[in-house]
Amino acid sequence: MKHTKFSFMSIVAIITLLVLALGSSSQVVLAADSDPNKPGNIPNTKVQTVHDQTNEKTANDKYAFGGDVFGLGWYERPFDQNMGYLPFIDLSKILMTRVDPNWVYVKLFMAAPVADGKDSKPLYGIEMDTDLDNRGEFLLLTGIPTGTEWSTEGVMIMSNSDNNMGGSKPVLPDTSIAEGKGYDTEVFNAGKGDDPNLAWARVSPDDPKCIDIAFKSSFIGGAKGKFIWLSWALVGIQDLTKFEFNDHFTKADAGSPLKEDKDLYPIKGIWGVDNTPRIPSGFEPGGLMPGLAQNFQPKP
Ligand SMILES: [Ca+2]
Ligand SMILES: [Ca+2]
Ligand SMILES: [Ca+2]
Repeated sequence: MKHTKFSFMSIVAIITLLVLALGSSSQVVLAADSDPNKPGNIPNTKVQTVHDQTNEKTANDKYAFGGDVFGLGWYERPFDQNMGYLPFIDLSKILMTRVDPNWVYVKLFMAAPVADGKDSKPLYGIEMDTDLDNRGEFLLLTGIPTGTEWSTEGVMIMSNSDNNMGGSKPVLPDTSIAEGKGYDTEVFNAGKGDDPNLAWARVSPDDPKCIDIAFKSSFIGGAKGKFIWLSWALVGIQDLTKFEFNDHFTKADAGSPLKEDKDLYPIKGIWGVDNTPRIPSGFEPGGLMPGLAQNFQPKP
């Protein structure tokens, strides 16, 4: 029973903690304070908070702390191919707020200043399933932003032309290596696209370990839009046609960052990658939605 096994594995292996924190909504963002064509201050209300484990305690011993579940598409591999630690892509916390009338804001916190990874050219961002069929539609990524001012430079949104993200079993590994096209279509690239102001990024003015991302709320259907999202930090695999990774690599070819996976350790094909479980936004998940964070697993 695969499902039973995944559920058991996820209970055992999930170190990723997830807290849905709906902050006080006493602070109202007035439409007049928000520029529809340029992001501004990030509201600190109605913030959805995702905690991801970090690996500084186990990095010297060249393994991940936990939370890497190939079968659910959860990767905790902020390591190079020699299991050298890459803390600047080790996601630690992610915040999302949708309270602004024009913008969805996301804050991605790493274990180290993102500028430390300059030579590795990391990519950071979020993937979104906007029609709730567990198949991703959009991948928004940015390189290390050029500064602490909002900019579209280096920000891109990709989509998928075959509507087959995840192959025969979305989120879960396919039985045979997939031919899916992955994220192959450019929607937005540094201001090029139907909307030149669609997506922006900056290094957080408050924290060099944090990247701020803003994209138009209308892109996900406005205040009432429903979607699933997850965060990514990528150094090793930046070929976006390889999404979803667990369809393009076998478990053996992917390797493992976990010491207990004796036959699979160390990481091989899938390296330099951190992500989080999948998180619902704007709706309560029901039915089978694989790869959701434990808090959001539908009750049996
Ligand atoms: Ca992490
Ligand atoms: Ca979808
Ligand atoms: Ca699949």
